[in-house]
Amino acid sequence: MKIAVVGATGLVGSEILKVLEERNFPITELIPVASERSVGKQVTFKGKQYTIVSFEDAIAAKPAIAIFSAGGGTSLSLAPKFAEAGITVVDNSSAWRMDPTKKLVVPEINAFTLTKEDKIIANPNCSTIQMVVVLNPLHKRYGIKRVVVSTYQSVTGTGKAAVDQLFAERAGNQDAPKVYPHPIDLNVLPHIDVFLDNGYTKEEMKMTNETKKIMMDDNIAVTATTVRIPTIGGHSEAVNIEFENEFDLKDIYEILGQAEGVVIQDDPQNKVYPMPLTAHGKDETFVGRIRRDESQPKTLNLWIVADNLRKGAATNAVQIAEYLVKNELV
Ligand code: A2P
Ligand code: 11C
Repeated sequence: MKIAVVGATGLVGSEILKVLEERNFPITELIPVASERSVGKQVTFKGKQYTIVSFEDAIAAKPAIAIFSAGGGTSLSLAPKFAEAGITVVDNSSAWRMDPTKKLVVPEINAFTLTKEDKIIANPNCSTIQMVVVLNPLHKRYGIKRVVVSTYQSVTGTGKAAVDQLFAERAGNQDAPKVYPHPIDLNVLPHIDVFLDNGYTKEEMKMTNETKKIMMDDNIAVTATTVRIPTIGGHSEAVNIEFENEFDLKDIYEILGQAEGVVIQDDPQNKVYPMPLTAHGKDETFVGRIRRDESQPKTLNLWIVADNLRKGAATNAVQIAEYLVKNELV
């Protein structure tokens, strides 16, 4: 099967190539695409060199699937061109996520809704994905009423320039180009993406709106504070969940222990809990610090960590592509 990766030179794009390789995705030909300035350069995949081509050449090559990670603007203009040519697009950007005619997919939760007619499929925001894979099995059992989440997000979520800013500051170069409005090393920014009229950031509203769409329940209330911290391994989240029904903590462990793609790391006595350093490079979502909120009934506290470039982006997109292939939807 021919697969195009649009944005193949970016942070997420390179992770997509790694994940496709590691999971042995049935590729007969890789078609890497990037901006005009990268056409003709090489990327390595499975030990072979591939030349980056323009989007026009990629469409002409007729891949079955194109995985996009080249920003919202590029997706808005190019995804329809691929779709019109009969190529199924799995898009990592926020461009199509809340479009009612497009599916927003986390395979463990709602891939069963996909059909051959879905030509542009949206991959959710990283901080949303790692939260919903944990929330969904709990919602099915106890019904979730409200979620209060605070995030601690890696600079890799912003892209390569942000990683460069962090390391330049750490090396003492305060004049390095800045993508954040303030220093990020030795700092914490309660600011991810742009501020909206309601005082929340776009990242915060993504967590609220995307959660309802993926979990197919508009009644789940989600309020978020999203924060950038100087780390690179993954995003962390402190999550407070109020259920409709009373729960047994033992059952919570059992449900999460069986949840697809979720790994429990919860042994505080031995200092075992999820961390970005240990989640880095992994495809799973890690959950720990599982405990009852003692301030009110039917409420649970959790700590969730995942590599935002993996399950938060590349892995989830590749899993969608795998589902399409396995179910003969492309
Ligand atoms: P390029 O390397 O040529 O700029 P990141 O989010 O890490 O900055 O990566 C963004 C990715 O999107 C890069 O691979 C970048 O390619 C690619 N990209 C940006 N604009 C376009 C475009 N108009 N068409 C195709 N790919 C693009
Ligand atoms: C961040 N969550 O960590 C963002 C990155 O909507 O896909 C991903 C933005 C998106 O900055």
